[in-house]
Amino acid sequence: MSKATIPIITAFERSPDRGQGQARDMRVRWALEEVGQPYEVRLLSFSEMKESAHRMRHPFGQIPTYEEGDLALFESGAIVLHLAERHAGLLPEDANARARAIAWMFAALNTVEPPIVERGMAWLLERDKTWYGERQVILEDRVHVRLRELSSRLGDAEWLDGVFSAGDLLMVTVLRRLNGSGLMESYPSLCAYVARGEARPAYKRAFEAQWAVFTGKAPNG
Ligand code: GTB
Repeated sequence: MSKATIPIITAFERSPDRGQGQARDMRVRWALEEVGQPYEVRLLSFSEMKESAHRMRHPFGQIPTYEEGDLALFESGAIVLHLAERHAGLLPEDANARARAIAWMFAALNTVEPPIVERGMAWLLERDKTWYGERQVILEDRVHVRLRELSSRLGDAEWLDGVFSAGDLLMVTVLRRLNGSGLMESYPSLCAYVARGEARPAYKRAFEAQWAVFTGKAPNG
């Protein structure tokens, strides 16, 4: 990437989570901060996301997107992978270790995130239904299966496969979606893992940037 090309990402003008860093621009911001790539942000209202100008960038009318010169990308995982492939710091040099880190990226998005999102969507859209209690138990069980398996694999390790990678970056953002649910608390090693991710200076800069969009000030300001 030419140094002169400052990538532009899109994010919510007003995030429904009130700046808690749950929207998926957070993972892109974090990756950009990890690799030291400055970026600009185009903030979009919900109606702007559905207009044709934005649908040219994102066929499903969502955030985040990423523009860098002639390249326009959507899908947070694809954007993080793009950044990780073009900059040092998010994927190991060794070919096999790199392939394993990419496998963890897919695991975060394809295996761990779906049951977490399904549980969250049910709470958002179905919690007034008479059958919600029964469904909640099933959905929470599915989340617990993945948390147990992930916790068992992580053990006492610092990161999922040696050094911090884009796989960890995505996994931490996925696990953070359980904040406030009470589901993570029985997995101390996963809580410590998320805390390690959140303690990274690049994470903090990314969090503060998206927080400032919502509040107009720094987290402790
Ligand atoms: N698979 C896509 C990706 O990874 O980029 C999914 C993109 C996506 O779901 N984008 C959401 C969006 O644009 C924002 S992140 N939604 C608007 C729409 O579809 O019309 C999902 C999200 C939003 C808000 C919270 N929150 O407030 O807690 C959490 C997660």
